[in-house]
Amino acid sequence: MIVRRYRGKSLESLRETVQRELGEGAVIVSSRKLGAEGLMGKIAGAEFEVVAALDDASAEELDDSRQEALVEKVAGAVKPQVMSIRREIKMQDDKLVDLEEKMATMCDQLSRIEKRSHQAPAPVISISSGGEAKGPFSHLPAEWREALVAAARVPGAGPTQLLDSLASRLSAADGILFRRNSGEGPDVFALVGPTGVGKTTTLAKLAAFATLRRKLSCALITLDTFRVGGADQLREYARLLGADFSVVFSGDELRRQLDRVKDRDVVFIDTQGRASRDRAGVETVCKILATAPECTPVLTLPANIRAGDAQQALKAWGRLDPACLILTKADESGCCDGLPSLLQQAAIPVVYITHGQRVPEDLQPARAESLAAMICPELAPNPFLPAENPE
Ligand SMILES: Nc1nc2c(ncn2[C@@H]2O[C@H](COP(=O)(O)OP(=O)(O)OP(=O)(O)O)[C@@H](O)[C@H]2O)c(=O)[nH]1
Ligand SMILES: [Mg+2]
Repeated sequence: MIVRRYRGKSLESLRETVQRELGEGAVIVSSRKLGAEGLMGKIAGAEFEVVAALDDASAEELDDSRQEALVEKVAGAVKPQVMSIRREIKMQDDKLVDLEEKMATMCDQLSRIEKRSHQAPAPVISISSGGEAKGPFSHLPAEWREALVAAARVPGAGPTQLLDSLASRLSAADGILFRRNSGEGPDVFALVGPTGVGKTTTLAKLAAFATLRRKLSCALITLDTFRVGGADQLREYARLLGADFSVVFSGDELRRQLDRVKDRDVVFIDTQGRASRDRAGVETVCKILATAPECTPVLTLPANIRAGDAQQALKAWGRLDPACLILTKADESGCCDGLPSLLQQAAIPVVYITHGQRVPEDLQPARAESLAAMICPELAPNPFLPAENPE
């Protein structure tokens, strides 16, 4: 219970005070007019005194209503702050929406860039059209390098486009079209070139292809009487293939043998290897082949030939006016920096590329893209290099 004493000028005003402060549930338990001891009260302007009481239940109600009033008061006080926080949150919300939109735009741009980079990866190599001494493309003739520079400048250009640009300058004939004898004599091919480049092995591969795949009748003739055992290698292949085989020592003998096998579909002539600087040796081969005007000379050179050696080989064997090139040992040619100079100067198509010792498997019709990859492995891996065995 709450008990309070109030003093005032009139009972009426005291009742109002009691009700205001203690609420409707308050009861005035006593009242009196102030006497002598109330002189001080009188001086202070008070003439009456009341004692008011409020029981516990009413006191709780009073507390509740006070609390409500307090809450309202507090709410009123914090309302401006709440409003400002709300405004701040709204601003932050707007900023977030703005950021989300920007993020979506950036994601879109990123995905487009990513897509473009998949279609045409950015060139990893810088090309200079100048004649720099060293660099990934310094082994290319200036004209080819300039074409690559132009290709690299096209927006979105990548290694594939550069490879295509290079390939478009290379002449490849995708093999030899071996024909069935039409009655005018067989197709005759002679493989010529420096020593040990793979002429005999390649000839055996070609003969195997013509015999086994194309079902053509073949004759093999060798001029290689110069080297001990030179003829034996081919004789063995001829035996395995069931092909006609003969060894000739001179132009006359070659002529006679060619006349003898004129009913065959294809004739392959193996020649002795001669160093390109060995003029007399090369001359011997040229003289013998001169008796066979129907013969198509095929210049056989290793894919990793040095530019200087290529020049020398073309000078020496160019006398035979070869119709096409076979590149050998591509499997051993990690570096083909002499090839551009060879191909540009020779100006004849590459018909086959050999890439191993197996007969007949390691022989492939030439493709310009493969040649381009051999020349510039920075643009695409050389397809003929076998994977290195783990150590
Ligand atoms: N790795 C590799 N080796 C080859 C390839 N072609 C030939 N060879 C090897 O090269 C060596 C010489 O091959 P030949 O066919 O005898 O070469 P050639 O030009 O007839 O030699 P000469 O008659 O002496 O001038 C042999 O060991 C062959 O197995 C090739 O494409 N890759
Ligand atoms: Mg040989």
